[in-house]
Amino acid sequence: MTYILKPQFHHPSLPTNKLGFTRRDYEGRVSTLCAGCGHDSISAAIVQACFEIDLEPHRLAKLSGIGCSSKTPDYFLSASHGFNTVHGRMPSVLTGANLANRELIYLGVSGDGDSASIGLGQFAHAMRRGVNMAYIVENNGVYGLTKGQFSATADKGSKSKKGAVNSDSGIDLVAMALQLGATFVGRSFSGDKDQLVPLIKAALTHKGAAFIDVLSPCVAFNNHKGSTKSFDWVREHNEAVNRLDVILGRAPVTAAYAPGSLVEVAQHDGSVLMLRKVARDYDATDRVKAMAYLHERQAVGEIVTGLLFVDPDSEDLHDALATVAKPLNALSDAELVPGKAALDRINAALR
Ligand SMILES: Cc1ncc(C[n+]2csc(CCOP(=O)(O)OP(=O)(O)O)c2C)c(N)n1
Ligand code: SF4
Ligand SMILES: [Mg+2]
Repeated sequence: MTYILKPQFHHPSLPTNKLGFTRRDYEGRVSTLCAGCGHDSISAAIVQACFEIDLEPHRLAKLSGIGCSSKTPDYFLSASHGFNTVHGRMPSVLTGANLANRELIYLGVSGDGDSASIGLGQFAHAMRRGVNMAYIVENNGVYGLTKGQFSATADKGSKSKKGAVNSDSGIDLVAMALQLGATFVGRSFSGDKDQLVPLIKAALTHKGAAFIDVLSPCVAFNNHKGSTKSFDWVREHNEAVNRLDVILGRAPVTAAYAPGSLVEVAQHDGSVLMLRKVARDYDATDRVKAMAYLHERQAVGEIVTGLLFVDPDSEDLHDALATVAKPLNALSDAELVPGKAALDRINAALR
């Protein structure tokens, strides 16, 4: 981690959001990643998204694992809660924090090594349980921090910088998230801010497990010819299914799209996702069709991006467990110790 602080001052005419914060109030420390790393663009998109949804920084908890990607929470939202966990363990630590305090907004940041190798089991269970979080994987197909070994998301046949060919099949975390029951699934590219910022805004306002796989080229170890995670490859093979706008609940819903090309999806918090279709007949509310479309386009070498699936009636882990509405640290003694009669009732129910 770096401890280089950014200067506090900023231009007096910087625009402010409804809370009176400028974009600078959502920044973090100076990044120590390689110049040009895709991960820095994702941090910038997170800053922009949080600024635009008027997020109160103290209401966000950012958690990560280990890797260049997992270092990035240090580079945005300095005023938020943060926890840099063990390699691959972000989802379980986040699940625990979320169960203890449901009032925070949870952002999990991870890498393809962190989530598709050592943390694959953790990723799977966070998705299937519907932990209320935005889960971002900064996917570069390598273990950047440990100098560029193939990760489990590297495509079969792709080449390392030194020319070695990957003989293992790649794991597609988007396909897994869909299969596992995530209620919001998207894919984007660190070089496409116009697509990425609204996706992050929508994921942060979604109730339930919201997963975004962001292709994020590693300029040091995986940006050469023969890599399928390089800037050139992703730009050439990117196939967006839709363009997304997020209208927050308190703002009047106005749209200037041609009729027939727009789908509106209302979210629990009153915000509305406006989906402008790019691919004909793409229905982002149909999980099975989304999975079929993903595989179909993958077979012809396309990387499908956009909001791929959203469940408008999503529920989260708190709904499933019927937990108390209050954060655990706000419960009174009387609520925590309900007395002998309550214990007798529970025991009787178990006999
Ligand atoms: C338990 C454990 N095993 C292995 C490592 C070594 N290690 C550190 S980061 C990393 C992989 C990081 O890859 P990824 O999550 O893709 O992040 P990137 O650096 O590519 O952004 C590994 C294997 C570790 N820190 N802890
Ligand atoms: S090694 Fe790769 S992933 Fe890590 S900071 Fe450098 S470019 Fe980014
Ligand atoms: Mg990686």
